[in-house]
Amino acid sequence: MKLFYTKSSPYAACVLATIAELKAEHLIELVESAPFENAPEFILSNPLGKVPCLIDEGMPILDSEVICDYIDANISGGLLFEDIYANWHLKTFYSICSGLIDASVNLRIETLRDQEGIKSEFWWQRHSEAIERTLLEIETRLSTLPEKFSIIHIAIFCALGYLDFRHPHIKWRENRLGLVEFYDSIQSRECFSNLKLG
Ligand SMILES: N[C@@H](CCC(=O)N[C@@H](CS)C(=O)NCC(=O)O)C(=O)O
Repeated sequence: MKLFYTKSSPYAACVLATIAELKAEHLIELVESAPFENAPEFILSNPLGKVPCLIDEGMPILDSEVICDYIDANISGGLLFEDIYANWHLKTFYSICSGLIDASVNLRIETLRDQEGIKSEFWWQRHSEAIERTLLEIETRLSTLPEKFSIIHIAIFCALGYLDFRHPHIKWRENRLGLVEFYDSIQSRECFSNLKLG
């Protein structure tokens, strides 16, 4: 298997943490690929031009949620996902965490647009408010997390790590003791040890 990724992508971070958790590094060749360079093999595999993108025996697997599920299903038989299959509450919890990543990436895009002089105050505000509401929602739902380490743990960790990396002005630790405790309790897990967004 071959994985196109970038070090700055929170979606790729979820995939890399999944690979590390399942100790599958030896099965997957990592290819760092800046999406905006449109490298031919990458763009042929993913017409959307986004990372991460996995290729297994010529078959492209997209997007990050599907890649994590695919790797988990093929390597561990579903260790990271088994608790959320057909559990609509947990599936929604997972979507909310992925949505936090989406809103944070959208906010990053507004920062880049600002550098081009075309920042939209409306969208900046909208993404910022979505991030604040979603942080609160995730904190509220923490008590419903499966006891066993899961893909939701990974998604929350990567979302919060991305906020620290790209949006340090968002003080997510303030007044969110539950989230801080959760983050601190998993950050020394081995699967996150080589994860450096940058
Ligand atoms: N839903 C996709 C989102 C992937 C995504 O947006 N990746 C960003 C990097 S963080 C990207 O490749 N952007 C390039 C582009 O939008 O052209 C996933 O979960 O993999």
